[in-house]
Amino acid sequence: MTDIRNIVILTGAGVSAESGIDTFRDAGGLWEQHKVEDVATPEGFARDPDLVLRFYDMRREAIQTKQPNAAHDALARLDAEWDGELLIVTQNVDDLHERAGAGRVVHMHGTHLQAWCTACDRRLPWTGPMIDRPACPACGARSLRPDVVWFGEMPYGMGRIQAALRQADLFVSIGTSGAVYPAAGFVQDARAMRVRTLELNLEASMGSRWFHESRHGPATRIVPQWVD
Ligand code: BV8
Repeated sequence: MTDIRNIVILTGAGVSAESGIDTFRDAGGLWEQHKVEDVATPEGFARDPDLVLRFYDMRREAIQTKQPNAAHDALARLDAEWDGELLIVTQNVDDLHERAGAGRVVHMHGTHLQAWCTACDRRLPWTGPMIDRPACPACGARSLRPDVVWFGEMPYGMGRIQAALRQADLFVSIGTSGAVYPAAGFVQDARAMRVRTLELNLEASMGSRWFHESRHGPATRIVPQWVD
């Protein structure tokens, strides 16, 4: 990667699949067990808060039993060793990039390790269940929701992400189906700015045609191969 200085890496559920965390759209994926509009929208939360809180309690508990895999480890090594700009933009709400040691990470769809109190609008570290409506540690109100970005809500960090894309020499997409925007549009933004684009995924995604190069296989094999 001689002429590459600044890298933006987008990751999706596929980078955590081999850690045992369900992806969304593969067979048996999360959404097949629940209708998206029932569990990942503000309307769904207003309609049936218990369903949504149980859905996220189940995932938060499951994520805390999982470990980073060789793909997370390779990306953390790259982050530690790369002296140019590097940003890992993850759609995932798990913390496996950080637990592998990555530091330059943006969770554009939020994180399972924080609660959002809709009474005092604070984000607070959180690891327990929410189904019993625990009190906000800051204001005492029983108004906590998962600090994740639902459909129809503005993703986090968009200014930082767009700035990084503008400076990038290379955009790498890892383990994402290209089904969800604006993340799925980043490769087109990169192409429009003449950034080199690479896809590392188990198989062709909905956005494969936009990539200069696609490599297919399990992330724990093809991501270390690319990094090393
Ligand atoms: C917004 C919540 C605007 C947290 C999630 C055009 C432009 C902008 C928006 C839209 C648009 N068109 C439609 C929209 C609206 C919508 C959208 O994109 N809808 C889709 C369904 C068409 N987007 C939004 O609503 C977004 N917000 O646009 O706001 C706005 C503007 C102003 C003011 C207010 C608002 C918000 C989207 C975020 C939704 N929240 N999650 C959570 O519960 O986790 S999305 C959810 O899908 C997850 O975050 C997940 O990460 C994400 C994407 O899925 P993937 O990560 O790709 O996972 P998937 O299962 O799909 O694919 C896995 C891939 O891995 C597969 O390709 C598979 O082959 C591969 N794989 C599997 N195993 C392996 C592997 N690869 C390698 N190795 C393996 N072992």
